[in-house]
This record gives sequence, C-alpha cells and structure tokens, in this order.
Amino acid sequence: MQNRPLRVAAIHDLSGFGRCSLSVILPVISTMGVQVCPVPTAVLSTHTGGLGDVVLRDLTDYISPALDHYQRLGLDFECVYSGFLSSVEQVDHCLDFLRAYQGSLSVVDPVMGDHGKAYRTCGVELRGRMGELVGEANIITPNLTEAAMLLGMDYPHEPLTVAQIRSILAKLGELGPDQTVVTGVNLADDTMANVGYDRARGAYWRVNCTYVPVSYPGTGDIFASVLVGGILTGDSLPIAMDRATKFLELAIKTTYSYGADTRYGVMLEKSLRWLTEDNILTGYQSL
Ligand code: PXL
Repeated sequence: MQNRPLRVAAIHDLSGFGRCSLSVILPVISTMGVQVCPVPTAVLSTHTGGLGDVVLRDLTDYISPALDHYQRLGLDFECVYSGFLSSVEQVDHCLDFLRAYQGSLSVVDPVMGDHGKAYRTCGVELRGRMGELVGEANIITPNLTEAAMLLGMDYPHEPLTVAQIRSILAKLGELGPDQTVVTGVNLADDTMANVGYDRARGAYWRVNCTYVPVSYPGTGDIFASVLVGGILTGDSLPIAMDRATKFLELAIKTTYSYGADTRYGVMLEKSLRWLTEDNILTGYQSL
C-alpha cells in the first residue's frame, strides 16, 4: 500500500487578483493536508465583481483532454469539486469528470450569482444546466441566490422562517445530492446562518454567522473548500460547516479590521494558520 495525501480535482476558474476561486481553493485545501489538482475552466485577470474590464481566457477545450491524460496515468482522485464554469459545454465536461471518478466524493458548488443576481458570465442556458451537475453530486454548496435559481423560485428578499429554509433544503435534496449546504441565509430570528441538510438522516443543521456589515468576493469558495477539506479528513457535516463558518469569521473580521478594499477579497494569508490547529468545534445547532 502506498500512503499519500488525499487528492481533489478542483474544476474552477483561476482569477489572478481578488482572492476567489482557485487562488483561495488551492491554499485552503492544501493547508488542510489534502492535495489539490487544479483543472482551470478559465483564466481571468480578476474576478468579475467590480474591478473593471476583466481579461478572460476560456479553457473549454482544456478540461476533456486533461481528464483523458489523468485517466491514461491511472490517477485517482478521492474527490471531484467543481465551481465556476465559463461555458455551457463545461457542464458536460464536469459530468464526464464526475462519471470517470464515480466512487469518489463529488462536490458541486453551483457558482451562478450572489445577492439575488446572476454573475454576468453566467447566462440563462448555463443557469438552466447547472441542475444536471447538482443532480450528480454528493454535496452541493449554493448560496441563497443560487439555491433560488436551482429551484426556479424568486430570490427571497425577506428573512426566512425555519420552516421556509427547511423546505428549500428539502427541495434541493430532491434534486439528488446527499448533503446540501446553503450559505448566507438571513433567518427571521434576526440571525445570519449557514444551513445544512443530510437527506439520508433527515437531519437539518445551522451554524450562525457573526454579522459584519461588508461582503467580500470568494467567501463562498473559501467556505466550500474548508467544507471539502473537513469532510475528506473525517469531519461530520455539521462539524465541517462549523469549521468553515468559524474560519470565514476569522478571515472576514481580520480583513474588516484593516478597512481593506472589499473587492480585493479576504486576507487569507493572515488566517490560513488556523486551519492547521486542532480546533474544538461545538457551534452547530439543529435547525
Ligand atoms: O467566487 C465566485 C467567483 C468565481 N469566479 C469568478 C468570479 C466569482 C465571483 O464574482 O467573478 C471569475
């Protein structure tokens, strides 16, 4: 037997500046002791959140030949984790990847939008097909905007009751994933929470977030990356959610204290160390 770190194929874009997608996924998952093999869907000069005219090079013709190469090498991946896609065809390429590694953990972050709006790179057709990927996943991590898009419902601008968010989680579970985590949910009890659902157990979870009056790009990618790293290294779903929420709180509060430009993302460099510590995590609750 050859021991080695667990391995994740990460199918996401590489945004050079602004601390999102592969720029944060690689350091987060690596720091958690898991190898990340980036499979870039596109290369961008920055993320698309307000930094002007982005230079984008689409890599749609890259993913399939890269998968073929990995198969020829006989490489195993214990997890396939997909996110931002820059074309509709990439849905098929991700499906090929998931099927090629069928026994592995499949995590789909259906990156489509935020704050009730679609990202400008994510057109109607791509939004329509993201559900197919979600249907093949073990774990999905939409934010509330993406959850609404997946369910074809209007974005809920008002805080949600526990019954409403449980119903949203259950409907997302009906799309196929075993475990569903929805991030950034305003609840009617005046809290903001990350919420989760384990379909087989019929269990609903919440981890409350500390409110900070700013929003940074890339936080969804960081959340999902800590979740992936946690689950792969033995966390239960609620513990992994707690780990991801606590880490983001640290990164966000650190960054906010400096008054840094929010478009530059969170100061991950100052927080990564926390992921190597043996933290006691008891912050999750039943929902
Ligand atoms: O964090 C999600 C994301 C990923 N990739 C690109 C983005 C964004 C969010 O704005 O612009 C290119």
